[in-house]
Amino acid sequence: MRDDPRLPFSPRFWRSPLRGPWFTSVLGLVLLVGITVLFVTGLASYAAYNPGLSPVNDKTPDKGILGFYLFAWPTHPYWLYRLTQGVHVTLGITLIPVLLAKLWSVVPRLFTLPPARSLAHALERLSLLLLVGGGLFEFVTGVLNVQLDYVFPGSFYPLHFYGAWVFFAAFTAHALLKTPMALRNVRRLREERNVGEEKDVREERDELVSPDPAEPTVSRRGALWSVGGGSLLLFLTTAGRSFDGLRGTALLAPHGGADPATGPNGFQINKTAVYAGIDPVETSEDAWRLVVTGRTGTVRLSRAQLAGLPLHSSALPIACVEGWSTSDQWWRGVRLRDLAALVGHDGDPPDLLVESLQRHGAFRRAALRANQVADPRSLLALYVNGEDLSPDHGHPARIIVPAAPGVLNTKWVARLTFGDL
Ligand SMILES: Nc1nc2c(c(=O)[nH]1)N[C@H]1C(S)=C(S)[C@@H](COP(=O)(O)O)O[C@H]1N2
Ligand SMILES: [Mo]
Repeated sequence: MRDDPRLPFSPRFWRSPLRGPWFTSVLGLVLLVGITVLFVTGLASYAAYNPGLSPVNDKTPDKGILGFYLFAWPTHPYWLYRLTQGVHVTLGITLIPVLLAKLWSVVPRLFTLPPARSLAHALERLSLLLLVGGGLFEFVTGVLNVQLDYVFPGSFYPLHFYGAWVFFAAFTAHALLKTPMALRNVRRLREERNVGEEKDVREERDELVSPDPAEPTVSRRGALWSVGGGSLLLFLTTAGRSFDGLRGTALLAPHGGADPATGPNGFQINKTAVYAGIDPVETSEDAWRLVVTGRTGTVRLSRAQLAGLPLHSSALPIACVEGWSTSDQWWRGVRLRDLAALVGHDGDPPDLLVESLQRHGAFRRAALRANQVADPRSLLALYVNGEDLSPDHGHPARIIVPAAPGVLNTKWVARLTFGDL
């Protein structure tokens, strides 16, 4: 099989003159930096959901020691999640061409025969399988989730989270093995015919460089420029999702394009009131009551009574796990810590369980940590940009917390329960 050039097991099957240590190394070093940033911002996003706080927030109850690093997500700077998650999703999409080019550049290796020359070689190939499979899995689940086309069986959160750890373990092993050589390969100015090169580099060349190359149609540098151009194009058609003035440039993603409307409530909507099954009868002035429970019991407040409490304003964005965000909106409402004080939590407010009128769906409830409740900018908002909240933005009242992911900014709030969770 190894000698039949019609089969991919033969080195002669792979004829592109582009393949070689330099090309693979440049792409590999870009991914080394990029994927590390993806991993760190991904772990940050996971922490920002407060999964350790309450089962209500926890999409991965079986995480065990993988939750070792969880920390209380801060409320400063208020644009923190907007930045970390915008970088996570935008960079992930931008790296797709680099990932594909890198896999293409090493594909002959997947077919190397014999499958294992030694135990070490067998282990290395197994780790490559986890690396390639894990990488593709993470990119595919991530893209499907932000495209709102999620088709995997099972929830996105555990798959993307556990997948990330498997992938990153293989990635770390691979990076430790290959980075020193990749750096040498890239520093080497002359790409061809290196006399006196190290043994590992020579072996690398033997596996990657075609023994029977076809005529080149593009130089290695040219090929690299097209990969970079593809990345730039994806970047330019994605990044605008996080900037109001540029949203129209985000052609490839939901929540790109124009805002859904103009005016104070005209900014992006995740799930509409109709989608969430919110019945306008339940949100009317006569029917709706906010039920607040804490140390000293329960109080029920109409919207008019809420509006009669001391009101405060905060300029805060909505920043979604899908990577899009709005610029700061002017929210006005009652401070969460003032509501805590109403039910007996003066001074040091505790954690908070927020429940929505919504009856189905993963985001109808959310737990907020004491530090989020205590922040004076955290509101139960009644107004946005000088107007009543619209039904789609959470009328009669919604949560808004600095630096928190969109999921924690519950809309159509019905019940607040203060107490240590
Ligand atoms: N009750 C309820 N609140 C919710 C959601 C939801 O599905 N149900 N979605 C959350 C998510 S994921 C985001 S990003 C924000 C979006 O707020 P917006 O639609 O006002 O922009 O609302 C949050 N609040
Ligand atoms: Mo979201």
